[in-house]
Parts: sequence; C-alpha cells; structure tokens
Amino acid sequence: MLKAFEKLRRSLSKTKDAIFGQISRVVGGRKIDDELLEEIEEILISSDVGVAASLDLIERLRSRVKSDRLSDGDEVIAALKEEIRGLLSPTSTSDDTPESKPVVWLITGVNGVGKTTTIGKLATHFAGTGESVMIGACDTFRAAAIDQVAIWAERSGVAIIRAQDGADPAAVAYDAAGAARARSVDRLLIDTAGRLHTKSNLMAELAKIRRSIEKAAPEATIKSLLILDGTTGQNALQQVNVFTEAVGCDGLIVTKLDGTAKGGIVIAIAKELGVPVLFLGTGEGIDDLVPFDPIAFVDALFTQQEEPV
Ligand SMILES: Nc1nc2c(ncn2[C@@H]2O[C@H](COP(=O)(O)OP(=O)(O)O)[C@@H](O)[C@H]2O)c(=O)[nH]1
Ligand SMILES: [Mg+2]
Repeated sequence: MLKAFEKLRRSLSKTKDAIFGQISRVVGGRKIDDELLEEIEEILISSDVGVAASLDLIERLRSRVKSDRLSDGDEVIAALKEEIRGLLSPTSTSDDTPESKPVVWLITGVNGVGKTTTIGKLATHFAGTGESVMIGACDTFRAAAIDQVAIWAERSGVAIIRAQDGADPAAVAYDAAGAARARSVDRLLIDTAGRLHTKSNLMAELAKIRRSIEKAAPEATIKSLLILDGTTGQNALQQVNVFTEAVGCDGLIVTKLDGTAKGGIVIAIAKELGVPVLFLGTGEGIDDLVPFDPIAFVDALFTQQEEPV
C-alpha cells in the first residue's frame, strides 16, 4: 500500500503539470515583472484555481516580489507555494469540540460524484482508527444502489442498515440512527440518492432524512458532507449552494483527483466557499482516500520528483 503522501502526489501529477509545470516553464530565466505575473495568473485561472483565488494569489505575490525583493524564478515559485498554503490552511482547521455520539455523516452530492464509493472508503478509514462504524443505505431508489453500498459495507467489515428498494429513505435513516444509538456506534455514514425526478424533490428528501436522524438520535452530532467530483472543475462550486440550502454543508470531500488536471479546484473551493475540505479521493479503491492536509497538498503540487515508472 502506498503511503498517503505518495498516493496524493501520484493522483495530483496531472494537476501538478498544469500548475507547477507550466509556471516553471514561463518563469525560467525571465525578469520578474508585471507581464510575468499576468502569465502566472492566466495559468492559475486556466488550471481551475478560479478567478477570485488567482487574483488574490497574484496580488500577494506582487507584494512579495517587492517586499522580499524576489529576483529569480525559484524564489517566485517558492513564494507562490507559501501563499497557496496560506490560502488553504484555514479550511483545514478542525474544531476540537468533542462530538456527542453517534457522529452521523450525511453524505450528499449529485449523481455519480462518488458518494457510495467514498462511504466505503470512509468506513474502512474510521474502522481502521478503531471506531465502530455503521452505514445507512438511504439511496433506496434502485435495488442496485442498495447492493452497491452493501458490498462496500462487507468489504470494510462494518454493519449496514438497509431496506427493500423503494422504501422511504427517511424511514431507513430513522432505523439506522436508532440502531446506531442502541448499539453505541461511533459513526454512522448515510448514503443518499443524487438524482430524483426534480432537484426540489431531492432536496426535500435530504431535509427529511436529516430530520428523521434528529428524531431517532437527538444527541447525535449530525454533519452534512457534500461530495464534489474534482473532474468537473468550476461547476463543482455551484453545487454547494443548492445542497447547503437544503441540509447545510459542514465539510467537503473532493473525489477523482487522480487522472484529472483540474485539481486546482481545491484551491478555488478554499477561497470561495469557506467550508473545510476533509478528505480527497485519489482512486476507485477502498484505500484511495487521504485526509486533506494543506501542507501535503501543496508539496504534492510543487514537488520536483519524477514519477517512478
Ligand atoms: N478515479 C476515481 N474514481 C472514483 C473516485 N470516487 C468514485 N469514483 C468512481 O465514480 C463512479 C461513481 O461512484 P459512486 O460512488 O457510485 O457515485 P454516487 O452516484 O455519488 O454514489 C464509480 O465508477 C466510482 O468508482 C475517485 O476518487 N477516483
Ligand atoms: Mg450512490
């Protein structure tokens, strides 16, 4: 098994080429002037770092060039790296208030972003830290969805509460929260649907699921976690508002960073959303999940080491 950093580094290799690779090419041997800063800004924007974050980073870089008298490309890159790290850092501050059990993570997001897969990975992750974990199969729209999450429960060796397809998802959530409470489970992961007939139906259903959990386990700490697909770039940002309105959004998980050059979206998210990024998805396997760490993320983006063959 690859170490977390190695996994992160590999999965960000295309994003690294897009950001660090392009920037290294333009700064090489150049005079550090406004024209160069504008080119760096364009690279950032075109790598899905987002307009707001890119403008902010370039402003900071411009003052650093002056205040620190940066005179060569390596210094500019090092300063940019520090500024990106600074921008990402507040998003990872976890609050240390003890969470009353069960901690319920309501996993939301549009169809296909990786909710069910991420639940399998999270179950494995938390079970690995010694927590008792349970899954609630609240995407009851299709039998296949229930079977899919049941397979992940089996692979990760955790309990699952499920019903027949077509069952009311809020009723399954109620049962799952009740069972988690009765069995003193540490963490309950709720899988939800990403598509219904209309968006308002989906949002109403999610809100109802949340209310059933509150009813069945009033002392539970409920967190709504939104899953975003990293390959969709800027479009991912727009999904946050819709879900936040329905069930709130306490944290984000960005999936599919492997194989995409659009991983700069994580920086845009940090700048524009102010919601903590908790984990990153780095592949389809059960271990392909890394806790988000701004320092490791930036190091992986700027590391010079070549890909091993
Ligand atoms: N490469 C890659 N694929 C992923 C990742 N997470 C999920 N997937 C794939 O995305 C597809 C949809 O995942 P699924 O969990 O069913 O999405 P859901 O509809 O949101 O529940 C599946 O083929 C997964 O294997 C990831 O981090 N990396
Ligand atoms: Mg699913």
